[in-house]
Amino acid sequence: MRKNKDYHLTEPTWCKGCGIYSIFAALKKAAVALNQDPEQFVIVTGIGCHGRLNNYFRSYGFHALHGRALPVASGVKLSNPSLSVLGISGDGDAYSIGLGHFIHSLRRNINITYLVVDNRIYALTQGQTSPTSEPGFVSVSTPYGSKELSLNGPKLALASGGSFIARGFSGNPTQLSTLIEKGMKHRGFALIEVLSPCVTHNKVNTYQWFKKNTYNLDNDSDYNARDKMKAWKKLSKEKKIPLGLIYVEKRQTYEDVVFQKEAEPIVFNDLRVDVPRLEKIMEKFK
Ligand SMILES: Cc1ncc(C[n+]2csc(CCOP(=O)(O)OP(=O)(O)O)c2C)c(N)n1
Ligand code: SF4
Repeated sequence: MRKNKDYHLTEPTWCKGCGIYSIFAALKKAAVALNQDPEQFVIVTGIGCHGRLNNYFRSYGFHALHGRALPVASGVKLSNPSLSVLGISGDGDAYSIGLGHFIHSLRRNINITYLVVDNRIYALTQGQTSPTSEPGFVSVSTPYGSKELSLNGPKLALASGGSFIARGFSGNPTQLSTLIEKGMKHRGFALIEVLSPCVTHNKVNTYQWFKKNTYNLDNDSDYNARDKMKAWKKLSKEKKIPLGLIYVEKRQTYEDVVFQKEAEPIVFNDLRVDVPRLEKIMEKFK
């Protein structure tokens, strides 16, 4: 049986009190519960404070370009599907520069787990407004307050065909590690957005603020995470933010489709075309 220390490479250097410490702890706990070999695990991060996670967690890792965690993670998974692949992005990395990759990964349902560390600000670059910042949010990039609606990642994920959608909070690492464990066991793309205070640059969305403005779906015995309409309704309510497993469905993965026995290629590796075969195919269209 693996232990926590098997995944602990070095001591992190995030600011004291940063929410990402809890995410690191939850990730190690989930890896222990899954009894995952560090060498079977690949963590691909984007650029941001969240991106330092794979410097501290013992596994294979790749620190990708800003917004490009998912294309790299997808490439790793498709070249070796036996690996457990986890992508990690910030709200800027996932929902701003990387938004296209987010939507396409969801609709493909590629079998990777994706943590989006939502601190509602661009932290590494010293505190600019992000897509999840609330309207009116004052920062160095919006000194008169943000004039935009904020983006709801899990709701967008549901509309994009997501098959596992959850939201955790770094103030509740026990629930978070359970969600990560479930996400990693899920066959398909598992989104886990994590509300995570940036204690240095975001003085609005603090631990207290998140506690006051969230509620836990996992404590609601009437809630059925397999009911898409219920999930949509929960995600559409503006007042409080739902935490827990929001939506899950069984759907074939991208790998199920891509690794089906392919039809014989009509072009050889050296690019010579098999003319008689090609002519036979073309006959069908005459
Ligand atoms: C192509 C590109 N554009 C912009 C940047 C500058 N940049 C680095 S991190 C970052 C945003 C970080 O915010 P987020 O993704 O939310 O991560 P956090 O630091 O909050 O964890 C930006 C804009 C970059 N590195 N590369
Ligand atoms: S700047 Fe914010 S997100 Fe980055 S390490 Fe410090 S507290 Fe954490």
